[in-house]
Amino acid sequence: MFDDTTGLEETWRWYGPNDPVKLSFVRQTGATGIVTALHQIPIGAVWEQQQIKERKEEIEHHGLTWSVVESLPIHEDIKTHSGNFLEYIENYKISLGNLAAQGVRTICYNVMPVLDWTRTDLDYTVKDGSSALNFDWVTLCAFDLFILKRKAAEEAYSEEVINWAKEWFDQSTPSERKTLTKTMVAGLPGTDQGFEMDHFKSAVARYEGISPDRYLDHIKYFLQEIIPVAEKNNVVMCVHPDDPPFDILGLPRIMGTEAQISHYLNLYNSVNHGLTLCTGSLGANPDNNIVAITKKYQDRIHFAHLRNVTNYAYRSFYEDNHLEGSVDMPAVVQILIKAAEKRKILLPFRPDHGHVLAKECEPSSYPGYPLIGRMRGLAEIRGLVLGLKS
Ligand code: DNO
Repeated sequence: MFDDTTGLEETWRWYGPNDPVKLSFVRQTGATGIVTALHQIPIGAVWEQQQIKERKEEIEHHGLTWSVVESLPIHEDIKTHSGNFLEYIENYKISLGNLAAQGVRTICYNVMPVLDWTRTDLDYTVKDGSSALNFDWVTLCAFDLFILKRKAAEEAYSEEVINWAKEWFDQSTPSERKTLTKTMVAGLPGTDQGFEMDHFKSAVARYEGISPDRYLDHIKYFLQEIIPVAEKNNVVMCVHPDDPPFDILGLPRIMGTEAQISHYLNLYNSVNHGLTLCTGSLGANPDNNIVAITKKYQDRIHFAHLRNVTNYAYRSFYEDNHLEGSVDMPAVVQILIKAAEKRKILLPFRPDHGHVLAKECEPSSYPGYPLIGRMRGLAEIRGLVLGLKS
């Protein structure tokens, strides 16, 4: 439907051959582009051309296009500027060149230390009865103080929050604590690189003494190496914001507010150093004006995750239906359509996450990535785009 040469491209995240949502199903949603990664390759290792080619052919066999890599992850050694970071940077360059050689030129990544996105509840029933992902600040505090037992953790929370967290912990059953732990340390979606508790503790402890400024220096070093290679290969790198967009577990976080985005993009001034606009991640901080951010960075946004959130308490939110919640989706989509037309590009977006609807009809999927809920989001946004274009 949107396969003209400028405008928005409908894409769909697919986790590879193990994804219960098969490519043949994706084809039936009407999306034309696939967003995926070679999840089977350990973080830091080279993505070989042959592996990329095979995955690309599999996607094309279903009449779809591999539009975006999400993600080409940055190894923890690079983030902490220690261990084998130089070797991992070289590997990253090779993978980037190999992707470009196969015609895959939009690469999404994030700079969150240790974790990718974090939630405290993966099965939160919302008002219409469907199940959503939820992030609750009090529950996070309970995990941090009483399960992880992080050094000096209490400094990050108000007395009131600590009291509620203690109450939550005291009243929780062993099975609730176990589920919370599993939810928090599950690691990266789509990989089997989850964490054991001890490993998680030491992964977090590695960042002791790394201030946000020092962390930015580490990432700047990485960008100075990588972006010239992206420029040479005509690749756009698009950083994904921190999710949630504020500090958690004492880790240095650098990509959650408008000021941080601005600083981050200024670390290397190039159109190849761009942004994944994630309306849901950024929307979890009510101080972020998503429409203003979209407008300001419209020339550096190379990929968009469209999703909505409702904040219900300080730093707590659940993922809402795509057109409900705090993000003014029509205004954001309008800016993206105009930006794509002005830049004469096909700008990929995907309906990010979705609720589990009609639970009994759906096989279990990666958290946030069921077929039906995302299909609802895609269909709603598709209608929005058509309406705004006419
Ligand atoms: C969550 C996603 C993230 C995102 C990465 C990008 O569903 O938005 O996992 O893919 O942070 O690097």
